[in-house]
Order: sequence, then structure tokens, then C-alpha cells
Amino acid sequence: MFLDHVQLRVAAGHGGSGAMSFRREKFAPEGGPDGGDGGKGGSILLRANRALNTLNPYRHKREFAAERGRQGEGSLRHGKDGLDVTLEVPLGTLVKDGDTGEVLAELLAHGQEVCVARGGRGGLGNTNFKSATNRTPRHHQPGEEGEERTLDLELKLIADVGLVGFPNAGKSTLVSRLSAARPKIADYPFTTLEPQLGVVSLDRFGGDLLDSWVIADIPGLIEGAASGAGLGIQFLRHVERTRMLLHLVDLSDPVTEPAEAIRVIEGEVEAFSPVLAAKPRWLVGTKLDALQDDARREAFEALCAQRGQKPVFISGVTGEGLRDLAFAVDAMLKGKDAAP
Ligand SMILES: Nc1nc2c(ncn2[C@@H]2O[C@H](COP(=O)(O)OP(=O)(O)OP(=O)(O)O)[C@@H](O)[C@H]2O)c(=O)[nH]1
Ligand SMILES: [Mg+2]
Repeated sequence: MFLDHVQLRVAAGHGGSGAMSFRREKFAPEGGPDGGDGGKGGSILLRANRALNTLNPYRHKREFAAERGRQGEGSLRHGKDGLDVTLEVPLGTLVKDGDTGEVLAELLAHGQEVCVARGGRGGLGNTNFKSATNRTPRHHQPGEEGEERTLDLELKLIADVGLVGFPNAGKSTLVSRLSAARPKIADYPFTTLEPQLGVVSLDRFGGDLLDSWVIADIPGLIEGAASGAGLGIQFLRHVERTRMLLHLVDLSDPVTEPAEAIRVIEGEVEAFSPVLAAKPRWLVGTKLDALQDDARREAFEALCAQRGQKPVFISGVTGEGLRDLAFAVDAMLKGKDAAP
């Protein structure tokens, strides 16, 4: 299952206490103070790792504690610092304080790190408190407490391209043909229940291995999704940060006309957010191999023309149009004027 929200309990280590100790030597029974400082407690850090696409590592283990600092000792020996604990999270993880809701960080770049619970400082040993008037200080500090916190981690997938369309439009089929991702595909609506990412490498279509983009498959939308119908539109937040949308229209659907399908999906996208509605959107006619009558195709062409877009047709069965689409999207993302 795809985990996109998780609550963690984290506790940094306490600082070790400073030592209270006096030098003891054969000829100096009352030596000066030599109590070392305590070590610092370990902190809890989050680090973004591009190899992760989900919060699944936190499905079972949700409590993390870092080591405490060791106590200082005599002979001015400082206690050892506690080790930090670093938790890896996917790019696009939003970190909030679970109690206040305050946003602590958003991890967007590979390797980016944030400290979410600071380890306590070590206490000072008694040598720090000697003075002209007090040569045998007994004062020493306890270690500071480590921070503890409840964290809400929320993942917003970062994909370049988001897919929208009716259930059964062929979204998952497209992802499976373009990338190595293997989403579930079936001839009933709402097969996809959770978003999934696929990496589209142009290498697959004879292009350069280094040219690739990320596509996000999400559940289908239906009329009224904005007010909760079907699976609702909460999944649209996963495509909110993409750079463009592909709007898939099933041209073989005997019931729904392309114009009607497009009107409904556009309405839901607009109801979701102005940010999403402002993204470039390409209409893509799917299931070209199963087209029943040419009227559907012509209607779709006319609708594309109205928007000043060249029609894009694909078939997940024959593979027609997939290569052109992959290259056109890549060029669009690179800022070349490739809009069809
Ligand atoms: N003939 C034909 N069938 C297709 C094509 N693409 C998808 N299908 C079929 O259409 C059905 C739905 O495909 P999916 O890829 O699961 O559709 P989806 O848009 O992901 O559907 P949801 O996850 O329910 O929103 C499956 O039975 C596919 O085999 C195509 O190009 N041609
Ligand atoms: Mg699907």
C-alpha cells in the first residue's frame, strides 16, 4: 500500500551530566576539581532520499529515540556524545509539528536534512566552577533534556506530469507502457486506488538514457468528485505540483461523448484548485485501436482544434502514439515549444 501520511514520535537524547570529582594523588590528598563535562545527546534528523517514493518505511516502526550523552568523569574526561538518528524520507515530504500543526520543513532536494529534535547539551563538570574564592567547587550541572516531539509527515509526490481522466480511461495502462511501473489494470472503474509514480525514460523509445520524466497515475475522477463522489478529489493534491497534466479521454467509450467527458473532468480540476487549473493540459485520446465509429475521433479533433491543440492519439494495445507522446512531453518539460 502507498503510505502518504504518518505520525511519528521522536525523542532526542538527554545530555550527560557533568562530573563532580577531585584529583587524588599520593601527595595531594585534596587536589583540585577535575570533573569533566557530560556529552551531548543525539539529535533526530530527517533526510530526503530520492530513492524513496513512499513513507512505507514507517508503516510499523513509528517511535524513534536517539542515544543520550554519557556522563563526564574524573581526570577531566568528557562524556561521549550520543549518536544522531537520521530518518530517510522521500522528496516532497512536508514535516509538521503534530501538536501545533506548525510546518517545520519541507524536504524537496535529495540529501536535504533537517533537525526535528535537538539533543540536550551536556552538563558542565565541577572544574568549570572553580574560582579564587572556591577552590573545591562541588557544583556540577545535570545534562539538558533532549527535545521530544510528535511529527506529522505528509507526502506530496513530486512528478513532472499528472494524469487525469475518467475511471477506465486507460491511465494506468499508459503508465505501464511508458515506464517500468506496474500499476493494476482492469476493465472496471476505480481500479487505481492510490497514486503511483513511474519514471519515463526516453531510452525505452530509442532516445537518450539520461532524458526522463516522472508521471503520476492517480485514481479516476467522476462528476461530483469535488464534493466527494467516487474516490473524491483528494488525490489531485498529488498532481498539484506537477508541471503539466495529460487529460485522457477514452475514444472507444460507447456511452460518454468526448465533449461530455472533457467537460466533467475540467470542471473537477477547476473546482479543486486554481493552481491546478492553470497548468498546461493536453488532451490525449486513448484506445485508438478500439474506436467504434469515426464520429468520436472527429469530435475529439474538433475539441482539440477549439483549444488550439493538435490532437494526440494513443493506443496502449498497439503502442501507437506512445513514442511521440513521450518525446513531446520531454520537450515541453525542457521548455522547448512542443505543445501539440
Ligand atoms: N483496447 C484498448 N483497451 C485499453 C487501452 N488502454 C486501456 N485499455 C483497457 O481499459 C481498461 C481500463 O484501463 P486502466 O488502465 O486500468 O484504466 P484507468 O484509467 O487506470 O482506470 P482507473 O484506475 O479505474 O481510473 C482495461 O481493461 C484496459 O485493458 C487501449 O489503448 N486499447
Ligand atoms: Mg488506473
